[in-house]
Amino acid sequence: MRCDLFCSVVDNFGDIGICWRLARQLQTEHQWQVTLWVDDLASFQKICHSVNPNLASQLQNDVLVRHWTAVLPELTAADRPDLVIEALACTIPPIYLEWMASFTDKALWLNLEYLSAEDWVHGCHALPSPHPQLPLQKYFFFPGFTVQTGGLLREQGLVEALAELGGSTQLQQQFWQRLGLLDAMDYQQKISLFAYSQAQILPWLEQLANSAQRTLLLVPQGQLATDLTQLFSELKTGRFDHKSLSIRILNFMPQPMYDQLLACCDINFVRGEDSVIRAHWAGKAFIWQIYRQEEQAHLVKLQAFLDKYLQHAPEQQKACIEKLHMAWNLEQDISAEFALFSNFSEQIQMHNKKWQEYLIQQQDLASNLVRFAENKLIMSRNFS
Ligand code: TRH
Repeated sequence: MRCDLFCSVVDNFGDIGICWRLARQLQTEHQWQVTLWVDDLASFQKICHSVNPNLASQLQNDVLVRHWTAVLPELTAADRPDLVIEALACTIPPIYLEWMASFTDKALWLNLEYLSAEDWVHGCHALPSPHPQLPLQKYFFFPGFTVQTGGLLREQGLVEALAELGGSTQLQQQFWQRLGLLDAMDYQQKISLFAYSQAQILPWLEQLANSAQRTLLLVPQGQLATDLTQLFSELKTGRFDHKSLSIRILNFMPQPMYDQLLACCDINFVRGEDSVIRAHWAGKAFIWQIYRQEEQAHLVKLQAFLDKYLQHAPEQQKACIEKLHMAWNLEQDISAEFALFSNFSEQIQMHNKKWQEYLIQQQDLASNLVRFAENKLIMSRNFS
Protein backbone atom coordinates (compact mmCIF):
# COMPACT_ATOMS: atom_id res chain seq x y z
CA MET A 1 0.00 0.00 0.00
CA ARG A 2 1.26 3.46 -0.89
CA CYS A 3 0.02 6.50 0.98
CA ASP A 4 0.45 10.21 0.34
CA LEU A 5 -0.11 12.22 3.51
CA PHE A 6 -0.47 16.00 3.09
CA CYS A 7 0.34 18.25 6.05
CA SER A 8 0.15 22.02 6.14
CA VAL A 9 1.56 23.65 9.26
CA VAL A 10 -0.98 26.33 10.24
CA ASP A 11 0.85 27.29 13.40
CA ASN A 12 2.57 25.60 16.32
CA PHE A 13 3.47 21.91 16.18
CA GLY A 14 0.22 19.96 16.38
CA ASP A 15 -0.28 19.56 12.63
CA ILE A 16 3.15 18.17 11.92
CA GLY A 17 3.21 16.38 15.29
CA ILE A 18 0.11 14.37 14.45
CA CYS A 19 1.09 13.71 10.82
CA TRP A 20 4.57 12.61 11.75
CA ARG A 21 3.30 10.13 14.31
CA LEU A 22 0.73 8.75 11.86
CA ALA A 23 3.25 8.48 9.01
CA ARG A 24 5.73 6.57 11.18
CA GLN A 25 3.06 4.25 12.50
CA LEU A 26 1.68 3.43 9.05
CA GLN A 27 5.20 2.66 7.95
CA THR A 28 6.52 0.68 10.93
CA GLU A 29 3.39 -1.11 12.14
CA HIS A 30 1.51 -1.59 8.88
CA GLN A 31 4.40 -1.67 6.40
CA TRP A 32 2.87 0.99 4.19
CA GLN A 33 5.06 3.08 1.93
CA VAL A 34 4.37 6.59 3.12
CA THR A 35 5.17 9.92 1.52
CA LEU A 36 4.68 12.83 3.88
CA TRP A 37 4.22 16.16 2.10
CA VAL A 38 5.00 19.03 4.50
CA ASP A 39 4.98 22.72 3.72
CA ASP A 40 7.12 23.77 6.71
CA LEU A 41 10.25 21.70 7.23
CA ALA A 42 11.69 24.09 9.81
CA SER A 43 8.82 23.33 12.24
CA PHE A 44 9.21 19.65 11.46
CA GLN A 45 12.90 19.83 12.36
CA LYS A 46 12.03 21.05 15.88
CA ILE A 47 10.33 17.74 16.72
CA CYS A 48 12.53 15.54 14.52
CA HIS A 49 16.06 16.91 14.64
CA SER A 50 17.43 14.91 11.69
CA VAL A 51 15.12 16.68 9.21
CA ASN A 52 17.07 18.89 6.81
CA PRO A 53 14.87 21.92 6.01
CA ASN A 54 16.75 22.57 2.77
CA LEU A 55 16.02 19.29 1.03
CA ALA A 56 13.12 18.83 -1.39
CA SER A 57 13.01 15.15 -0.60
CA GLN A 58 14.55 13.00 2.13
CA LEU A 59 14.02 9.73 3.98
CA GLN A 60 13.21 9.94 7.70
CA ASN A 61 12.48 6.70 9.59
CA ASP A 62 11.78 5.09 6.21
CA VAL A 63 9.11 7.68 5.48
CA LEU A 64 9.71 9.71 2.32
CA VAL A 65 9.44 13.36 3.33
CA ARG A 66 8.80 15.79 0.50
CA HIS A 67 8.74 19.55 0.79
CA TRP A 68 5.25 20.66 -0.27
CA THR A 69 5.71 23.90 -2.18
CA ALA A 70 3.37 25.95 -4.41
CA VAL A 71 4.51 24.04 -7.49
CA LEU A 72 4.36 20.26 -7.15
CA PRO A 73 7.11 18.22 -8.78
CA GLU A 74 6.08 16.18 -11.79
CA LEU A 75 4.31 13.01 -10.71
CA THR A 76 4.59 9.75 -12.60
CA ALA A 77 2.56 6.53 -12.58
CA ALA A 78 5.15 5.10 -10.17
CA ASP A 79 4.13 7.75 -7.61
CA ARG A 80 0.50 6.66 -7.73
CA PRO A 81 -0.88 6.17 -4.21
CA ASP A 82 -3.56 3.79 -2.92
CA LEU A 83 -4.53 6.19 -0.17
CA VAL A 84 -4.37 9.98 0.02
CA ILE A 85 -4.77 11.66 3.39
CA GLU A 86 -5.59 15.33 3.62
CA ALA A 87 -4.75 16.10 7.23
CA LEU A 88 -6.23 18.66 9.57
CA ALA A 89 -8.08 20.94 7.17
CA CYS A 90 -5.31 21.34 4.63
CA THR A 91 -6.23 21.52 0.93
CA ILE A 92 -4.71 19.20 -1.63
CA PRO A 93 -3.64 21.11 -4.78
CA PRO A 94 -6.22 20.89 -7.62
CA ILE A 95 -3.54 19.64 -10.02
CA TYR A 96 -2.89 16.66 -7.73
CA LEU A 97 -6.63 15.90 -7.53
CA GLU A 98 -6.88 15.96 -11.34
CA TRP A 99 -3.98 13.54 -11.48
CA MET A 100 -5.72 11.27 -8.92
CA ALA A 101 -8.94 11.39 -10.95
CA SER A 102 -7.13 10.34 -14.14
CA PHE A 103 -6.61 6.73 -12.95
CA THR A 104 -9.19 3.97 -13.34
CA ASP A 105 -8.11 2.32 -10.07
CA LYS A 106 -8.74 5.38 -7.96
CA ALA A 107 -6.95 6.04 -4.71
CA LEU A 108 -9.02 6.34 -1.57
CA TRP A 109 -9.15 9.92 -0.33
CA LEU A 110 -9.49 10.60 3.41
CA ASN A 111 -9.86 13.85 5.25
CA LEU A 112 -8.28 13.40 8.68
CA GLU A 113 -10.19 15.80 10.91
CA TYR A 114 -9.40 17.62 14.15
CA LEU A 115 -9.95 15.89 17.47
CA SER A 116 -13.20 16.53 19.27
CA ALA A 117 -15.03 14.76 22.10
CA GLU A 118 -18.36 16.23 20.97
CA ASP A 119 -21.07 13.68 20.13
CA TRP A 120 -21.88 15.10 16.67
CA VAL A 121 -18.60 13.54 15.53
CA HIS A 122 -20.25 10.09 15.71
CA GLY A 123 -22.65 11.00 12.94
CA CYS A 124 -19.96 12.46 10.68
CA HIS A 125 -17.16 9.94 11.05
CA ALA A 126 -16.61 7.92 7.84
CA LEU A 127 -19.18 9.90 5.83
CA PRO A 128 -18.41 10.30 2.11
CA SER A 129 -18.42 13.62 0.30
CA PRO A 130 -18.34 13.65 -3.53
CA HIS A 131 -16.07 16.14 -5.29
CA PRO A 132 -18.25 18.72 -7.10
CA GLN A 133 -16.50 18.33 -10.47
CA LEU A 134 -14.12 15.39 -10.50
CA PRO A 135 -15.06 11.67 -10.28
CA LEU A 136 -13.65 11.45 -6.76
CA GLN A 137 -15.08 11.27 -3.29
CA LYS A 138 -13.46 11.81 0.02
CA TYR A 139 -14.31 10.34 3.40
CA PHE A 140 -14.20 12.19 6.70
CA PHE A 141 -12.14 10.43 9.31
CA PHE A 142 -12.56 11.74 12.85
CA PRO A 143 -10.24 10.93 15.74
CA GLY A 144 -12.06 10.54 19.03
CA PHE A 145 -12.59 8.90 22.38
CA THR A 146 -15.28 6.37 21.48
CA VAL A 147 -15.67 3.35 19.21
CA GLN A 148 -17.97 5.38 16.96
CA THR A 149 -14.92 7.44 15.89
CA GLY A 150 -11.53 6.71 14.32
CA GLY A 151 -9.85 6.48 17.75
CA LEU A 152 -6.61 8.00 19.01
CA LEU A 153 -3.00 7.76 17.86
CA ARG A 154 -1.27 5.16 20.01
CA GLU A 155 1.79 3.20 18.98
CA GLN A 156 2.10 -0.50 19.80
CA GLY A 157 3.76 -1.08 23.17
CA LEU A 158 3.84 2.63 23.99
CA VAL A 159 1.67 2.57 27.12
CA GLU A 160 3.56 -0.40 28.53
CA ALA A 161 6.95 1.25 27.87
CA LEU A 162 5.85 4.52 29.49
CA ALA A 163 4.40 2.68 32.50
CA GLU A 164 7.71 0.88 32.96
CA LEU A 165 9.60 4.17 32.77
CA GLY A 166 7.17 5.88 35.16
CA GLY A 167 7.60 3.07 37.67
CA SER A 168 11.39 2.74 37.60
CA THR A 169 13.68 5.13 39.48
CA GLN A 170 16.68 3.78 37.60
CA LEU A 171 15.16 4.35 34.14
CA GLN A 172 14.07 7.81 35.18
CA GLN A 173 17.53 8.65 36.41
CA GLN A 174 18.90 7.64 33.00
CA PHE A 175 16.28 9.77 31.29
CA TRP A 176 17.13 12.89 33.31
CA GLN A 177 20.79 12.31 32.59
CA ARG A 178 20.14 12.19 28.85
CA LEU A 179 18.29 15.46 29.23
CA GLY A 180 21.21 16.98 31.15
CA LEU A 181 19.09 17.47 34.29
CA LEU A 182 21.35 15.69 36.73
CA ASP A 183 19.64 17.07 39.83
CA ALA A 184 16.05 16.25 38.74
CA MET A 185 15.69 13.41 41.23
CA ASP A 186 16.31 15.87 44.11
CA TYR A 187 12.88 17.42 43.55
CA GLN A 188 9.81 15.82 45.13
CA GLN A 189 7.53 17.24 42.48
CA LYS A 190 8.31 17.51 38.76
CA ILE A 191 5.94 19.41 36.52
CA SER A 192 6.15 19.80 32.75
CA LEU A 193 4.57 23.03 31.55
CA PHE A 194 3.75 23.08 27.84
CA ALA A 195 1.23 25.84 27.39
CA TYR A 196 0.26 28.95 25.45
CA SER A 197 0.50 32.32 27.23
CA GLN A 198 -0.75 32.61 30.83
CA ALA A 199 -1.54 36.14 32.03
CA GLN A 200 -1.96 35.26 35.74
CA ILE A 201 0.83 32.76 36.28
CA LEU A 202 2.75 34.64 39.00
CA PRO A 203 0.62 33.77 42.07
CA TRP A 204 0.84 30.08 41.20
CA LEU A 205 4.62 30.26 40.83
CA GLU A 206 4.77 32.01 44.22
CA GLN A 207 2.67 29.21 45.68
CA LEU A 208 5.09 26.60 44.33
CA ALA A 209 8.05 28.60 45.63
CA ASN A 210 6.54 28.80 49.14
CA SER A 211 5.53 25.16 49.28
CA ALA A 212 7.23 22.70 51.66
CA GLN A 213 8.07 20.37 48.79
CA ARG A 214 10.66 21.21 46.15
CA THR A 215 9.30 21.59 42.63
CA LEU A 216 11.11 21.34 39.32
CA LEU A 217 9.13 23.18 36.65
CA LEU A 218 10.13 22.28 33.09
CA VAL A 219 9.09 24.74 30.41
CA PRO A 220 9.71 24.03 26.70
CA GLN A 221 10.91 26.93 24.56
CA GLY A 222 8.14 29.09 23.15
CA GLN A 223 5.90 32.02 24.05
CA LEU A 224 5.43 31.02 27.67
CA ALA A 225 9.17 30.53 28.17
CA THR A 226 9.74 33.99 26.62
CA ASP A 227 7.10 35.53 28.93
CA LEU A 228 8.68 33.89 31.97
CA THR A 229 12.11 35.13 30.93
CA GLN A 230 10.70 38.65 30.91
CA LEU A 231 9.45 38.15 34.46
CA PHE A 232 12.67 36.52 35.69
CA SER A 233 15.72 37.69 33.73
CA GLU A 234 17.82 34.88 35.29
CA LEU A 235 15.94 32.53 32.96
CA LYS A 236 18.09 33.85 30.10
CA THR A 237 20.57 31.27 31.33
CA GLY A 238 17.83 28.63 31.14
CA ARG A 239 17.42 28.35 34.93
CA PHE A 240 15.83 30.31 37.76
CA ASP A 241 15.75 29.18 41.40
CA HIS A 242 13.51 30.76 44.00
CA LYS A 243 12.97 29.12 47.39
CA SER A 244 11.39 25.68 46.75
CA LEU A 245 10.93 26.28 43.03
CA SER A 246 13.39 25.73 40.21
CA ILE A 247 12.31 26.67 36.68
CA ARG A 248 14.21 25.32 33.67
CA ILE A 249 13.71 26.16 30.01
CA LEU A 250 14.00 23.09 27.79
CA ASN A 251 14.96 22.92 24.14
CA PHE A 252 12.40 21.16 21.98
CA MET A 253 13.14 17.46 22.10
CA PRO A 254 12.26 14.69 19.59
CA GLN A 255 8.72 13.38 19.97
CA PRO A 256 9.60 10.02 21.58
CA MET A 257 11.65 11.83 24.20
CA TYR A 258 8.81 14.26 24.92
CA ASP A 259 6.54 11.25 25.51
CA GLN A 260 9.07 9.97 28.03
CA LEU A 261 9.30 13.35 29.74
CA LEU A 262 5.56 13.16 30.44
CA ALA A 263 5.99 9.72 32.00
CA CYS A 264 8.80 10.98 34.24
CA CYS A 265 6.91 14.02 35.57
CA ASP A 266 4.24 13.97 38.29
CA ILE A 267 1.97 16.53 36.68
CA ASN A 268 1.85 17.52 33.01
CA PHE A 269 0.44 20.74 31.62
CA VAL A 270 -0.25 20.01 27.96
CA ARG A 271 -1.81 21.94 25.12
CA GLY A 272 -3.30 21.51 21.65
CA GLU A 273 -4.37 18.14 20.29
CA ASP A 274 -1.36 15.94 20.31
CA SER A 275 0.33 16.50 23.66
CA VAL A 276 -2.96 16.00 25.52
CA ILE A 277 -3.24 12.49 24.08
CA ARG A 278 0.37 11.83 24.98
CA ALA A 279 -0.46 12.86 28.55
CA HIS A 280 -3.18 10.19 28.53
CA TRP A 281 -0.68 7.50 27.61
CA ALA A 282 1.86 8.75 30.18
CA GLY A 283 -0.81 8.06 32.82
CA LYS A 284 0.06 10.97 35.11
CA ALA A 285 -2.17 13.80 36.29
CA PHE A 286 -2.58 16.36 33.49
CA ILE A 287 -4.13 19.74 32.81
CA TRP A 288 -5.08 20.55 29.23
CA GLN A 289 -4.92 23.97 27.66
CA ILE A 290 -7.00 23.55 24.53
CA TYR A 291 -6.11 25.36 21.29
CA ARG A 292 -7.98 28.66 21.29
CA GLN A 293 -10.66 29.41 18.75
CA GLU A 294 -12.71 32.49 17.96
CA GLU A 295 -15.72 33.31 20.12
CA GLN A 296 -14.53 30.86 22.80
CA ALA A 297 -15.69 27.90 20.67
CA HIS A 298 -12.87 25.88 22.19
CA LEU A 299 -14.52 26.01 25.62
CA VAL A 300 -17.44 23.95 24.28
CA LYS A 301 -14.94 21.38 23.01
CA LEU A 302 -13.13 21.42 26.33
CA GLN A 303 -16.37 20.84 28.26
CA ALA A 304 -17.29 17.95 25.93
CA PHE A 305 -13.93 16.37 26.69
CA LEU A 306 -14.24 16.90 30.45
CA ASP A 307 -17.73 15.39 30.42
CA LYS A 308 -16.42 12.18 28.84
CA TYR A 309 -13.18 12.01 30.77
CA LEU A 310 -14.80 12.67 34.14
CA GLN A 311 -18.04 10.77 33.60
CA HIS A 312 -17.16 8.18 36.24
CA ALA A 313 -15.00 10.33 38.52
CA PRO A 314 -16.14 10.95 42.13
CA GLU A 315 -18.02 14.26 42.46
CA GLN A 316 -15.36 16.17 44.44
CA GLN A 317 -12.56 15.14 42.13
CA LYS A 318 -14.61 15.98 39.10
CA ALA A 319 -15.38 19.47 40.40
CA CYS A 320 -11.73 20.08 41.26
CA ILE A 321 -10.41 18.99 37.83
CA GLU A 322 -13.10 20.96 36.01
CA LYS A 323 -12.45 24.15 37.96
CA LEU A 324 -8.72 23.94 37.38
CA HIS A 325 -9.19 23.36 33.66
CA MET A 326 -11.56 26.29 33.32
CA ALA A 327 -9.32 28.66 35.30
CA TRP A 328 -6.23 27.63 33.32
CA ASN A 329 -7.99 27.98 29.98
CA LEU A 330 -9.40 31.38 30.93
CA GLU A 331 -5.90 32.51 31.98
CA GLN A 332 -6.97 33.12 35.55
CA ASP A 333 -4.97 32.62 38.74
CA ILE A 334 -5.02 28.87 39.43
CA SER A 335 -3.42 28.78 42.90
CA ALA A 336 -6.55 27.78 44.82
CA GLU A 337 -7.62 25.17 42.24
CA PHE A 338 -4.11 23.78 41.95
CA ALA A 339 -3.79 23.33 45.73
CA LEU A 340 -6.92 21.19 45.70
CA PHE A 341 -5.76 19.30 42.61
CA SER A 342 -2.42 18.50 44.32
CA ASN A 343 -4.27 17.14 47.35
CA PHE A 344 -6.21 14.82 45.08
CA SER A 345 -3.25 13.91 42.89
CA GLU A 346 -3.16 10.22 43.88
CA GLN A 347 -6.87 9.75 43.27
CA ILE A 348 -6.58 11.66 40.00
CA GLN A 349 -3.82 9.35 38.86
CA MET A 350 -6.01 6.36 39.72
CA HIS A 351 -8.89 7.85 37.77
CA ASN A 352 -6.57 8.50 34.81
CA LYS A 353 -5.48 4.89 34.90
CA LYS A 354 -9.11 3.73 34.57
CA TRP A 355 -9.76 6.22 31.78
CA GLN A 356 -6.61 4.99 30.06
CA GLU A 357 -7.79 1.37 30.39
CA TYR A 358 -11.11 2.28 28.79
CA LEU A 359 -9.32 3.95 25.87
CA ILE A 360 -6.82 1.13 25.40
CA GLN A 361 -9.64 -1.33 24.86
CA GLN A 362 -10.37 0.57 21.66
CA GLN A 363 -8.37 0.16 18.47
CA ASP A 364 -5.81 2.89 17.79
CA LEU A 365 -6.31 5.45 15.03
CA ALA A 366 -3.69 4.11 12.60
CA SER A 367 -5.11 0.56 12.79
CA ASN A 368 -8.67 1.84 12.33
CA LEU A 369 -7.57 3.89 9.38
CA VAL A 370 -5.77 0.97 7.77
CA ARG A 371 -8.78 -1.31 8.18
CA PHE A 372 -11.14 1.35 6.82
CA ALA A 373 -8.90 2.04 3.82
CA GLU A 374 -8.34 -1.62 2.98
CA ASN A 375 -12.05 -2.40 3.13
CA LYS A 376 -13.00 0.56 0.95
CA LEU A 377 -10.28 -0.24 -1.57
CA ILE A 378 -11.29 -3.90 -1.80
CA MET A 379 -14.91 -2.83 -2.36
CA SER A 380 -14.14 -0.21 -4.98
CA ARG A 381 -11.55 -2.24 -6.87
CA ASN A 382 -13.61 -5.45 -6.94
CA PHE A 383 -16.91 -3.90 -7.85
CA SER A 384 -16.04 -1.02 -10.17
O1 TRH B 1 1.82 22.98 19.29
P1 TRH B 1 0.40 22.83 19.61
O2 TRH B 1 -0.22 23.97 20.26
O3 TRH B 1 -0.39 22.47 18.29
C1 TRH B 1 -1.63 23.01 17.92
C2 TRH B 1 -2.77 22.10 18.14
O4 TRH B 1 -2.54 20.83 17.62
C3 TRH B 1 -4.01 22.67 17.51
O5 TRH B 1 -5.09 21.85 17.69
C4 TRH B 1 -3.77 22.87 16.06
O6 TRH B 1 -4.89 23.38 15.47
C5 TRH B 1 -2.63 23.81 15.97
O7 TRH B 1 -1.49 23.23 16.57
C6 TRH B 1 -2.33 24.15 14.54
O8 TRH B 1 0.19 21.56 20.58
P2 TRH B 1 0.20 19.99 20.29
O9 TRH B 1 -0.98 19.59 19.48
O10 TRH B 1 0.36 19.33 21.57
O11 TRH B 1 1.48 19.74 19.43
C7 TRH B 1 2.77 19.82 19.96
C8 TRH B 1 3.66 18.76 19.31
O12 TRH B 1 5.00 19.02 19.62
C9 TRH B 1 3.35 17.37 19.79
O13 TRH B 1 3.46 16.46 18.71
C10 TRH B 1 4.45 17.07 20.79
C11 TRH B 1 5.59 17.82 20.15
N1 TRH B 1 6.70 18.19 21.03
C12 TRH B 1 7.92 17.59 20.83
O14 TRH B 1 8.06 16.71 19.97
N2 TRH B 1 8.98 17.98 21.61
C13 TRH B 1 8.85 18.90 22.60
O15 TRH B 1 9.84 19.21 23.28
C14 TRH B 1 7.56 19.47 22.82
C15 TRH B 1 7.36 20.47 23.93
C16 TRH B 1 6.50 19.11 22.02
